[in-house]
Formats: sequence, structure tokens, C-alpha cells
Amino acid sequence: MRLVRDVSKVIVTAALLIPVVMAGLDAAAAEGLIVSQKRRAFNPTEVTLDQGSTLTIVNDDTFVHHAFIKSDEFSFDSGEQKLGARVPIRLTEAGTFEVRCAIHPKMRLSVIVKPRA
Ligand SMILES: [Cu+2]
Repeated sequence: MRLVRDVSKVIVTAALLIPVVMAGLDAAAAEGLIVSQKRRAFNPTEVTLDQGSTLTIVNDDTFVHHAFIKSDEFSFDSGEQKLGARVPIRLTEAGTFEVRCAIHPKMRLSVIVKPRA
């Protein structure tokens, strides 16, 4: 009976973990394409996405960043990005945009957003 009890414990544990794993997958899908900020640079420096998709910028540096997009068609402002912060940007407009950092003027990320077919 001992073995039966141990096996059922394993099954219960697995069943409890499935929603946790699924939530993790959902979060990964919601983040869309990931761009890192490292050593005062975006990596990669150019990305192409579909209109309506999400771009997530991750601060992998040891200091604060502040990403923003300023254009007539689309604007975004992350505010202060603390270390390790993950900032999602939902790209609702098609076009070519430049993500810049308010703290480090040399940081540039080109974002090409293809119109929804
Ligand atoms: Cu910066």
C-alpha cells in the first residue's frame, strides 16, 4: 500500500504543477519578441514584427534604462526601467519606429511593424 500512496502523491503533485507550467507558457507567448538591453545597447538592434504583436524589452544591465518611442503615429514610454524589468510594448500601428533610451542617447532599436494583412 505504501507504493500506491507514493504514486498517488506524485500524480497529485504533477496535476498541481500543470497550471503553473501553462501559465508560464502563456506569459512567454504574451511577451512576444524579446529584445535585451545590455552594455548600453539594444540586442538585436533591428526587429520586424506584425502589427498587433508584442515586443518586450528586458533590462539585462546593471543600471536603469528608460525606453521610449516618439512619433506621430505611435508613442510609448516605459518610465524608469529597473534592473531585470520586462517592459511589453504592444505594437498597434504599422510603420518604422525607433526605440530610444532617455538616459543613454546612443541606444537605438529599429522596429519595423508590418501592416496586418
Ligand atoms: Cu539606457
